[in-house]
Parts: sequence; structure tokens; C-alpha cells
Amino acid sequence: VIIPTKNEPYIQTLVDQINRLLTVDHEILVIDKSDSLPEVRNAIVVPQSSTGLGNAVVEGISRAKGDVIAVMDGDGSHDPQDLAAMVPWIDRCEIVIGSRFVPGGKTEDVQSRRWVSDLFALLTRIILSTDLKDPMTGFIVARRSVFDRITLRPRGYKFVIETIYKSRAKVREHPITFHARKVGTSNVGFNMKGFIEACRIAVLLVELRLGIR
Ligand SMILES: Nc1nc2c(ncn2[C@@H]2O[C@H](COP(=O)(O)OP(=O)(O)OP(=O)(O)O)[C@@H](O)[C@H]2O)c(=O)[nH]1
Ligand SMILES: [Mg+2]
Repeated sequence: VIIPTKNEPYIQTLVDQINRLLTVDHEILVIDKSDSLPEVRNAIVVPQSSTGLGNAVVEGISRAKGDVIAVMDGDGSHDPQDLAAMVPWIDRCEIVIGSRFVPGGKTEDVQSRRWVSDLFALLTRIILSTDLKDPMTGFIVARRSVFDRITLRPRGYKFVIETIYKSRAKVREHPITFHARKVGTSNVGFNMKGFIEACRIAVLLVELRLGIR
């Protein structure tokens, strides 16, 4: 289980919950880009040497030892109960993503962020011709073989859609409850940083379509 973190005070609580709820054999890798490296019990904390969330995931994948790799946020948005429910599906498909927008899925996101999600889901549908309901999710469980057959070159946050599009893997969209971040401050928002990230995503989608990324 790979958890990218950048100043996430919730990480220990999350790790404890995962260890309690995930009954299959697992290791937890915290790939951290905080101002100072956190101490986390019952997890391996790795200082990120690259920059950006997507590259943290790439570092995590190269260190992970399991046949199945999960990635989830470290702020409590992604629920360990959902993780435990998603993992068994990996017997029947290659990728399981946590989806807010399939029947049974829920989100505590504010309305403005839902509109942004809707907009990018529509853009993804048009540009990449996928019928995913939640292509911007960052919650994934995938077979290691999926990552072995592609080269991820992440731009910003959105490594999941890159993984799905490049691998052409069979995907299950599993309904999750997306919680509002538990503690800590938002890394994105309706500001310059958020705008730049939105532009990055749009460019990423076009590059993927053109096969130049
Ligand atoms: N290692 C690493 N982790 C990051 C980086 N940027 C964000 N993260 C982590 O990636 C996860 C998802 O980022 P979030 O900041 O929750 O993104 P978000 O949910 O879109 O926005 P907020 O929750 O409002 O901040 C969190 O666990 C972050 O701490 C980064 O550059 N490096
Ligand atoms: Mg978050």
C-alpha cells in the first residue's frame, strides 16, 4: 500500500486503520515530501527524492514488493474500509479504482470541486474515449504486472488515468465514500496552484491521446 504524503498529520491514524482492516499480507510505504520526515509506526517511511505526487507513486512502485499495489491519499479522504473491499476484486480484473460517481459511491467534496470533477470526467471522455465515471480518482488497486508493462511519466497528480490509458487494462470502478480531508491544509484549491494543476491535467490528456507522453 503506497501512501504519498506531504505534511499529513493524519498519517499515523490512517496506517493504524489499514493495518487493522486489511487482513491480507501487506506492507505500507509512506513516500514522503514533508518539510520534516514524519515518524510512522508499522509503516516504511521513504523520503521522496523526486517532486510531485505522481513521481512519489513511481518511487513507491519501484520499492514495493507485492504482486498487488494499492495507492491511496494520506489525508483520510480515502477510506481503509473501501481499500479492504477493493482488494479482493483484483482476482477478477487488473485494476480496481475507487470511484465517487458510480452507483453506491459518495463524496463529501464541496459542490465546486464536484463541478471540477465533472468537467474533467467529460474532458477525459471526449479526449480519451473512455467511459470512466471517476477518471480523476487517485485511489487504485492494481496488479503489479500492469505497472511492469507501461512507463509512467506523471504530470502532476493524475497517475491513475495515465495507468489505465497506457495499460489498456480491464478496470472495475468500485464505489467508495470520499471523505473531506480529515486534518491539515489543502494542497490544491481555487488559486493559482489549482489552476496550474488543471492546465497540467488538460495537457496530460491530450499528450496521452497523441501518444507523446
Ligand atoms: N510524496 C508526495 N505526496 C504528495 C505531494 N503532493 C500531494 N501529496 C499527497 O498526495 C495525497 C493527495 O493530495 P491532496 O493534497 O490530498 O490532494 P487533494 O485531495 O486533491 O486536495 P486536498 O485534500 O484539498 O489537499 C495526500 O496524501 C498528499 O499529502 C507530493 O508532491 N509528494
Ligand atoms: Mg486530499
